[in-house]
Amino acid sequence: MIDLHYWPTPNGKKVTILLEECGLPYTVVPCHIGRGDQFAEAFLRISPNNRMPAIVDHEPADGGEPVTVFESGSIMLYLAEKAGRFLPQDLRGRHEVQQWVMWQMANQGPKTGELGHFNRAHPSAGDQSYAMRRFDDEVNRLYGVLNNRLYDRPYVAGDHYTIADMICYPWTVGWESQGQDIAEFRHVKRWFDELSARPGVQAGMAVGSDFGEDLATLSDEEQARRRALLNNQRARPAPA
Ligand SMILES: N[C@@H](CCC(=O)N[C@@H](CS)C(=O)NCC(=O)O)C(=O)O
Repeated sequence: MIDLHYWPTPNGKKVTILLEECGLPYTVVPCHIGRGDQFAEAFLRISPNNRMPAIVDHEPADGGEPVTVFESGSIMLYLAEKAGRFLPQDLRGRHEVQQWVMWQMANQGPKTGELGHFNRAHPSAGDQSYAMRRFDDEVNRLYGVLNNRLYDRPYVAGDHYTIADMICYPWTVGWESQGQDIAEFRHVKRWFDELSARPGVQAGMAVGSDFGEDLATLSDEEQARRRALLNNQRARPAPA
């Protein structure tokens, strides 16, 4: 059995999509990032970067002690290898998938995430226009990269649906709130529509849809405390 430390964000949903597509049994362990579960000592032993998602595989292929994995790209590679699906075994096919997994982790995820961060900035944070323009341009450029990739092949890594598609998909679902017009990227749209119709994608995207919390019900103090928790993180001291 696999424990998935999870909150329903695009990075978390990459993993639920893959688990659903593979039919691997898993248990969701909620990691409520707004409340600060990612700083718990027990969680840091699994995910030292205090970020979710993270997994614990209690039945690893080598039959040994449980294996912990953090960083969604690394989790995708681990699970695809475990299931023997969605990651080609031949040198060229595997390399093709891996480089797009890295592209997503180094570009699409972080830049789109920063755009969302500055978009949501509290008015007290002041003028965000430079940051907004910077990340809006980057996100637009990255939609273009994906579009140019998909114009002459059905899937990100070529002829087959792989973890390279699953890792990009949840970050394109919010195209509208990201200020992008998916109709301008018609090859992305064709791919997006096809993936959106897959039962595994739908099941993965739905995990945790009941976790929501109405922030408006929180006091102003609690809202300010949570903003500081997420936005003003500094280095943690090493153990003595
Ligand atoms: N590169 C990491 C990023 C993970 C990440 O940023 N997770 C966010 C939620 S999407 C998180 O745990 N945030 C908690 C925090 O900022 O304290 C991955 O892909 O796993």
